[in-house]
Amino acid sequence: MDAHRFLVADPAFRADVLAGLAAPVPAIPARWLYDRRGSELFEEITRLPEYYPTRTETALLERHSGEIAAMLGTGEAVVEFGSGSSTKTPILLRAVKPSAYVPIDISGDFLREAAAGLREEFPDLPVYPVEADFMRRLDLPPQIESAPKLGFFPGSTIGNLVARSAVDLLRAMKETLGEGSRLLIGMDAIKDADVLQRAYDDAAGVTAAFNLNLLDRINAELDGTIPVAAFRHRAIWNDAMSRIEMHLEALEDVAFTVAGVGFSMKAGATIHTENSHKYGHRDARLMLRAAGWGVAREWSDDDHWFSIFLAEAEPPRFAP
Ligand code: AVI
Repeated sequence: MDAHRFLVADPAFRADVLAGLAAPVPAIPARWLYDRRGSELFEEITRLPEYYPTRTETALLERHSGEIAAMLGTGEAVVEFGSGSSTKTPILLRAVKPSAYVPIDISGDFLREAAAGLREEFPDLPVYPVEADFMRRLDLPPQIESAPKLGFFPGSTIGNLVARSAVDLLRAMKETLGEGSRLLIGMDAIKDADVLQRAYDDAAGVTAAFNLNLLDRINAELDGTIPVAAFRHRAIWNDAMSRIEMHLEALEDVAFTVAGVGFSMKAGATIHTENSHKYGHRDARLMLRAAGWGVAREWSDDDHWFSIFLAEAEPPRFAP
């Protein structure tokens, strides 16, 4: 028996893949791209010459972290939505000098690794990791109850959600952080389709490997027989939806099973695996406002390729 058969499949992964492959427009939620291998490949993507978002946002943080800190005041508790494994977190923490740091992630492993790394660099900073799904309102650690709160959501990860879910998430963040809180959030801008195309279909093929790894994961964890070599990575700019879409396209007619269920796809048919929305100047502000966040300040690079927003939780309003 193959070693992979001993892997215990996540029932939610199984359900999403089986429902996604059976759908009239086959699609699998992007969160399943991030197993151990997928997360390593994503880290590699962030260092690619064509993938501008990480580089641009990091440079913005480096350039403006002093100003960000000055706008905040003292004693802030920084609450990061995500494990904080990126190089951006230390830049912010160094400048803001917070009273505490709270990384929130659904993966306990990533959370513990990232928290351990930060404890080394910031030995005096209290770190309170929270293992939870931040898509819903959650309780923050009691130790930071009285501290002013700054949410941190870099990377334009918000762009991986359709607008409706993005607004739900921003609203949940506001409920988690509470009235009077602030949010520092990165958002990627609409730009030349060629630039976007290259960023999501790089010459070295790392993004292709990241996307195709999903099929390997399905085969390994869900006892699949997908002929991975019969698929190719596609990155498509969908102008009407203002997003780059990742798809896995069948190069020939294929038939396979996943968890004992049979599927077939015609040559040219695709499995939609990710959306990465890009925002026009007013789009980002409108989306934040729809969730109860007012923009206090926006920092952007000279090309206006990427923006970091400092938003403030708006008080409840009853009048127009
Ligand atoms: C994590 N997320 C913000 C990345 C993005 O740019 O949408 C994921 C990614 N997919 C392909 N390349 C990078």
